[in-house]
Formats: sequence, structure tokens, C-alpha cells
Amino acid sequence: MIRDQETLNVLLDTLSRFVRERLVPAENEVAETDLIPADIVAEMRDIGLFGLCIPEEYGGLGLTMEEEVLVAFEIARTSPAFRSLIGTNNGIGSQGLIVDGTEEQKRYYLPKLASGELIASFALTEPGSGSDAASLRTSARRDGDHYVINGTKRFITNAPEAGVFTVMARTNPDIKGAGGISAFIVEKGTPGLHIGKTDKKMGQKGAHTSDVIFEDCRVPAVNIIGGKEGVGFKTAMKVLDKGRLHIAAICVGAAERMLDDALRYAIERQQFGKPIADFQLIQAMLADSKAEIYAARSMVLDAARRRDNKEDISTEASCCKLFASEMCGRVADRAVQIHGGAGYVSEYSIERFYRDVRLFRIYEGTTQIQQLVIARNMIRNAQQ
Ligand code: COS
Repeated sequence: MIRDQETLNVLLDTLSRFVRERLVPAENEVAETDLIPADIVAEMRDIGLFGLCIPEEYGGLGLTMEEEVLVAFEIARTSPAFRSLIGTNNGIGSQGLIVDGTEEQKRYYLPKLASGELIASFALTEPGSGSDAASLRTSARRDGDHYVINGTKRFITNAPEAGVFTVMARTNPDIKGAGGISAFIVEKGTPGLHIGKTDKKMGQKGAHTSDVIFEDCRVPAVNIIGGKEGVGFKTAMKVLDKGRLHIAAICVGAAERMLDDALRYAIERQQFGKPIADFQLIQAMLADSKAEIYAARSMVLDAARRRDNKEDISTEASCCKLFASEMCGRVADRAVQIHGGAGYVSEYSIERFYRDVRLFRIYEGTTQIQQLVIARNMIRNAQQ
């Protein structure tokens, strides 16, 4: 439900210009330095990009899901690193508070996240617990009016930059699965909280991940999200439902950019005396990519509208993440193929995109986890 078409159009136009004029020209610098320049971060703050999805009463723009995916289509037309910096504040870093936080927690943290004063991070994955998230071992033991957290989180996006973490930890060691897990807000600088060294990744230079280590880290008991033990896994799953839809939208935008680049190259590049775009085998790759992007875009918009209509979109979000991330991988592969040898050298951005988009099929739930969620929901619904 788009609330105000005119305001949305202004936002989309501003963003599209910002991507074209500021972010695309900075892509190589970010890839080489592994850093987003400070002036660009400041501009992202000024445009309000850190608070896109945070409700207006807490200082954000309060976009609907449909508005959010339209914005995601635009911002994904450049290096995913830019999106990643604002992604946790709008998504997995803040959503736990938004969906399940107490009023006090929301009032205290959300305005700081919306302005970009604080960067938020989501700490679920561990060295021994990835796809099987409910098996996590990080513990939180109650001690008076505090919890004492011990354990290690792995591959945590924006951890090196984060001022605040949503941390899933086991408060009840007797319950091995999901029911023993609670979600906490932990601030940077809390004694016993350490950030590991930044991971060296295949792609997405400029977006940082690292371990987050808790050693007898004492967190005030009031920092348990929603004030309730044992519901942290469900909070994490609700956060991921929305996150998966957002990533699917990002896959659409990235695929559109790669196809635009491949099309331009195919029109310019001459072989056998004419542009390679005139050859039907090249045309097949262009056409298949176009059709698949259109399908993914339509799915994402449909699921977003359903979420705005308050429907449970757990299945649809997984369908979108599964299809759009795999589609994005296929488009990346064809775009490299269309570029030929030029697609394998870093002078052309497709070489970088090919590596960058590989992550989409893995994080916020692998393709195989999306298959599992979809099939389980189908079977459960059929048995009801
Ligand atoms: N919304 C709300 N609640 C949900 C939910 C959702 N989308 N999905 C599951 N739950 C609830 C279930 O209803 C269940 O509650 P009850 O015990 O009260 O019935 C509880 O959470 C446990 O769910 P389930 O039994 O399905 O958990 P499993 O351990 O079997 O596994 C999967 C669930 C595999 C789907 C989950 O671990 C997962 O998504 N793994 C991937 C993690 C991931 O995406 N990591 C990426 C890194 S984070 S960026």
C-alpha cells in the first residue's frame, strides 16, 4: 500500500540520481580500499537512508514493504556494499526491536538507528550453528539484574562498525532447541564484548563482517528484547521473513544493473563484422535474463503487498529469496559470458558483480533453507 505516491516518487528519483552520480562512480574506489568514503556515508545519512524502514514516530521514514522493495530495486543498481551499510539499520539490526521490543527500548534505540548515529548488527550465526540456527550455544545466564553472556558469533555483518547488537543467546540450557533462546540488545563498549578481525571475503569489498566474542559480558536484564525470555528465536525468524524479501528485491536491482551493462556491451562489441547483440545466441541470454528478472520483480512486489496487507508471508518471502537469488546468479553468469574475456578482468564491473552477488544465495538463509521452509509450510498447511 503505497501511502503517498508523490513523496515516494521524489524519494525514488533522489535515490536513483544519488546511485548514478555518487555511488556508481565510487564503486572502484570502494572495491580497492575496502572502505566507503566518509563523505558518501554522510550523504547517505542526509538522505535518510539509515531510517527508511524505521517507523516515523521513532525518526524514520516508515516505508511500507512495497515502498521498501521499490527503494531496494534502486539502491541495488550499484555495489552491494553501499546497501549493506544501511541494510542492518533498516533490516535485521533494527527489526527485532520493531517487531518485539518494549516501548522503552524502541524509544531509546530506534531514533539513533534512524539517523545513522548508531549502526546496528544482528548476531545469530555461530561457528557451530549456521543453517541450524536453533542449535546456537552462546549462553546468557541470569545474575541479579544482569545477564552474563558467553560465546562467539560468526560472519556478523557490520560488526566492526556497529554501536549496538541484537544477540540471540540461550537463557535456558535445559531447552536445547528454539524455546531456550532469548534476544538481547548489547551495546558496543560493554566490558567482555570483543570484535574479531575483519573477514577477508570473496567479494562485497567495503561491507565488513567479523566474529563477535562475548566473555562474561554483563548486560542489563532490561536489555532482553520485549522483556521476555524464550521468544528470541521467534523474533529472529520474524526478522528474517522480512529480511529475505528485502534481499530478494536487492537481487532484482543487481540483476537489472548487470543486464544493462551486458546489453550495452553487446551493442558496442563488434565481432564477425557486426555487434554481438545481432547474434541469436547472445540474444537468447539477454532475453532469458530479462524474463527471469521480470518474474522475480513481480514476485517480490506481490509478496511485499501481501505483507502490507498483514498476511503471513513466510512462504512467499522464502520463494522470493530462493528464486531471485538464484536468478541473480544466472544473470551474473550470462553477463560474464556476454562480456567474454572482458568479463573476466576487473576493468569491467561485471567481474566484481559476479563475485559480489554470490553471497545472495547464502546469507539470510541459503537456497536450501528456503526450500526447506517452503516445503515445511506447504506440508503443515495441507495437514491443517
Ligand atoms: N515466524 C514466527 N515464528 C517462527 C517462524 C517464523 N517465520 N519460523 C519458525 N517459527 C517458530 C516455530 O513456529 C516454532 O515455534 P513453536 O516451537 O512454538 O512451534 C519455533 O519458531 C521453532 O521453529 P522450527 O521448529 O521450524 O525450527 P527449526 O530448528 O526446525 O528450524 C529453520 C528452522 C531451519 C527454518 C531456521 O533455523 C532457519 O531459518 N535457519 C537459517 C538461519 C539463517 O537464515 N541464518 C542466516 C544468518 S542470519 S543473517
